[in-house]
Amino acid sequence: MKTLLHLPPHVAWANGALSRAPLIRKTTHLGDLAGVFADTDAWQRCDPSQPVYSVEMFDSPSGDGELYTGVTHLNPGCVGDEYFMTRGHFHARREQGEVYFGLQGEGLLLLQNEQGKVRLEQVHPGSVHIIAGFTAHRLINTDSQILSALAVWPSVAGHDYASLAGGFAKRVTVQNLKLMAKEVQNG
Ligand code: PAN
Ligand code: ZN
Repeated sequence: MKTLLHLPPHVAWANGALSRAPLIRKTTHLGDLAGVFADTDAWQRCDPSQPVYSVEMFDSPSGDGELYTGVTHLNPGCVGDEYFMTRGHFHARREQGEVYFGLQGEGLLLLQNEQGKVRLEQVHPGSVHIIAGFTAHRLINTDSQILSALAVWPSVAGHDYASLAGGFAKRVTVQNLKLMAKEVQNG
């Protein structure tokens, strides 16, 4: 008789390591991120083979109603004075949302609606980010250690990078992060 009891996939909350199921992993290097950082000269001076982030996800089924689960590990670093970040995207199926959970490190989730209005949420271990449909999203590592965040999204969502090829409406640099921190302190 077939057993009813299954050992499910596993995530180590402390560092986002996935296990106990087949995985897919993709690493994005500085050389893949042409046009993403504002300071093109600084980007050209960088080593193109330097890894910026990797996404590890369970190799789960796709199709209507199916969910993907993956962890983004975003390295610390800067291009010029702009923090390392993911490329960022809208979902190809715009109405599809997603949830991010901060696991390790400190950073920001940049959210932008279709009208170009932006919002930043602080990402830290335990933070929960409910990304509604029609909202572009990008992770930014403002810390000196790896930023890891778990994400769950509908497999049918797809990724639309082209609509943001001109960049998000907000950039996070060492300088403007200091200003934002002061604004928070001064209420
Ligand atoms: C995430 C992202 C991941 C990498 O899994 O795909 O953080 O970012 P980019 O796809 O923008 O390079 C997600 O939001 N999936 O929908
Ligand atoms: Zn997404």
